[in-house]
Amino acid sequence: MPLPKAELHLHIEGTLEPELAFELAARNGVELPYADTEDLSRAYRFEDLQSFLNLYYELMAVLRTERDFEDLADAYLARAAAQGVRHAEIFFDPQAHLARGVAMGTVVDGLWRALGRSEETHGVSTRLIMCFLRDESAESALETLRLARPYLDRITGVGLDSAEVGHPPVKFREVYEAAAALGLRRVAHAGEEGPPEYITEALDVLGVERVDHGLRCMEDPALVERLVRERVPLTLCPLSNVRLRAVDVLSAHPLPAMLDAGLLCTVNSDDPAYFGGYAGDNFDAVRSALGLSEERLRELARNSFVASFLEDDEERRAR
Ligand code: ES4
Ligand code: ZN
Repeated sequence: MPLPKAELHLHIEGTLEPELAFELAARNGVELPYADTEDLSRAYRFEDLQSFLNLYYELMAVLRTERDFEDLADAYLARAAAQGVRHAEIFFDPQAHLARGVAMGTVVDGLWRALGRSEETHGVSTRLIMCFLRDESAESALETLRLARPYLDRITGVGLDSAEVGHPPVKFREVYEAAAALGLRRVAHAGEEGPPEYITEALDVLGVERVDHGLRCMEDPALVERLVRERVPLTLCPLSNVRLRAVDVLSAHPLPAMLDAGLLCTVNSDDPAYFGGYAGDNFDAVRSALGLSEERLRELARNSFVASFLEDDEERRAR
């Protein structure tokens, strides 16, 4: 039995497996520039965040209808459940769909068709987190939040993702203030490829409760001390870090040092269809590559519930 865990860093668009991509392409009459799944798999040779994102955005072309988003989420939830995930806080990127003429309602209603029944169908509770693309303008993020207003009963929080370097958190001060005023929870990617200063800025300027990745905090001992003191959760994604070259090899991942420092770390899959594994696969990988003890692995699983947006009573039931 895999350890019961919560997944807190998961881009639903990053769960699009090559097989489903081709199935949806055929269903929607979308032409993919790859002959078959094998040909497509060969394109998964990205070397950094940007080269991955190029493919990630390209493949989204097959997502067009509510049913597509439902099928995508349902496939993820089934895989996650099989690996012990009991609760999933799921990112989605509305701007990437709006840009292709796919409406906010198509995305949210479609995802919700799977998420709304997931406790019954998969034994997985869910939350939805809407991310702003940081390489788009601040105005575009504000417009996205405006378009999401009718759907806020199903959106728990906001996040910030896509190309990090050159797009500091401060660019999104206004939209995060507006999100907070609407009662939305706040998280942001910071310190994946960007410098430790972006982590500090996400905390101080955007008011985030959780930092996605946060890996590069290890370059700044004072920041580590603060994250420990304030019990700020970090949603680490070990297999992602290897594929995008944030770390050279998994055995060199700073996770053990981060746990030793007292950081509230969690282990997540980020974009599992692209990075070689789901939540349980990430746990298995750090167990074997880093030699983490069973106690450390249980700590990581426990942290995932503590760091979640579940209420205390829900949290107890989930773990
Ligand atoms: C992402 Cl790994 C990662 N980093 C930033 N933005 C993203 N969107 C999807 N995966
Ligand atoms: Zn991510």
